[in-house]
Amino acid sequence: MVKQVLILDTTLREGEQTPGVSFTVEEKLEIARLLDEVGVDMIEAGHPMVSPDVYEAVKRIASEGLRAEILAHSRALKSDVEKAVECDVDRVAIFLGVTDKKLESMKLSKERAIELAVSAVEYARDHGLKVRFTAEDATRADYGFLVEICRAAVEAGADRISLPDTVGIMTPWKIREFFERCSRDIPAELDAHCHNDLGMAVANALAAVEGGATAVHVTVNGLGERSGITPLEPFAVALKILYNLDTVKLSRLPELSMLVERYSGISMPAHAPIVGENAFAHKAGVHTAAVLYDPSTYEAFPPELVGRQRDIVISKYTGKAAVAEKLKRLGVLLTDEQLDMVVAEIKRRPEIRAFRDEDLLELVEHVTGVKPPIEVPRAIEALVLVKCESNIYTTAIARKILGIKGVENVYEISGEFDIEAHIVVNSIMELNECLEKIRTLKGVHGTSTRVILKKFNFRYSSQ
Ligand code: HCA
Ligand code: CU
Repeated sequence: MVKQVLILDTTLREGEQTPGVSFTVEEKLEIARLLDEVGVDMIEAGHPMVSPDVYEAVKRIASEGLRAEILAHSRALKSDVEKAVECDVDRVAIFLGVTDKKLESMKLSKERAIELAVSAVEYARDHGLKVRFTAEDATRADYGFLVEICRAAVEAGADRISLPDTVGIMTPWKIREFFERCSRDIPAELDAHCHNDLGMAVANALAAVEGGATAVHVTVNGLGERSGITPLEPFAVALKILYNLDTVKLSRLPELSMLVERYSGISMPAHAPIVGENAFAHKAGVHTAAVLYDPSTYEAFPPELVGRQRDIVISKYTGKAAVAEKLKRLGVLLTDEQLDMVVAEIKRRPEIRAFRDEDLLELVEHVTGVKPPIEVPRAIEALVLVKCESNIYTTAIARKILGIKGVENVYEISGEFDIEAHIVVNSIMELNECLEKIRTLKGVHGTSTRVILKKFNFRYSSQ
């Protein structure tokens, strides 16, 4: 039924409107490049009128030569549109509140609002920009006026119209019908922009697509004003799983999510779909036993689809099958009787919320006397001291180092070296990759590495 949908990512505009979030220009460039690699169709880079750094970010992203169409947000004012023109974006998104209350608050009559919209759209078209017109708060507006102002914007040259559910009050049923109706009455491509105030942003976006929206606005990790908007990760996966629609590269979503977590300072909860730590972890004995038989018993789709792996949590909820499987993977084979003893012991330790591999092996040794024949893979930590070329800004390099996989923390220091980076990885190979990335960074003059060997901090004590 639905053949295609364009993904517009607005992490850099709506996402930066998240309370407490402010990306640097460099961070925005890095996010934009990754968004482009992951394959979003449009990137809303910011509202240039907001501040000099937002202006600079929009301008630089527009000049990156990315495959995605680059947009600037703008009020229906020539001065705002002018900034978008200066930034040389592909498209300007001109927004204007269209509810009676919003018009009243701006002291605008409906006629005047239409005039403002039309002249801003015409101005942008005259300066060579493609135009989307956003009828802000469309889902609460007077329908007759909504259609009137949108048609006027289309006649003035807008080829896309955004109909945002600005306060997130729609249900999937209502918004599908709304988009069906608007598709009939407004002769343009329609964008859906669903806020998540009632937790329905993904469902509403899917329903809007069913109703005729041809583009959907998302942010990485669902960032945005208040409770945010439709998160890219579950939305893109839902399009694949439920509608068999291919959009972005799903296997790159965790990487994108982590980058935005780091730069926004907002962490995803463990149970977030797709990117949460627990999204593919199984706990209850009944579940794990079935998953070991066939993962589809308790998984909607395989974790590999989104570049992740299945995990089995060992805790008081765990049954024999899971413990046996986990130990098998660690190279330990126990008799049925020994397994019973281990499981019983695990269940006597509710204070250990999740046993790590090394915890489990220690417990096995303690309960059964069987010495694990293998080395437990454990995290490798290292401290890397970095010397920068004197003419380059240390802070910019420090920030780049922080973006490298495996780097946990970065400190600027004084003395012989300029930066100290703390690395945590799972293997020597990963450590080498990480070091190579640091060494080859532009502006890095030299490095010195010290590996820290970690001791377990869990000790099994007998009762
Ligand atoms: C805003 C409002 C907006 C606009 C959406 C759009 C909304 O923050 O300026 O341009 O499509 O939710 O109405 O984000
Ligand atoms: Cu919004």
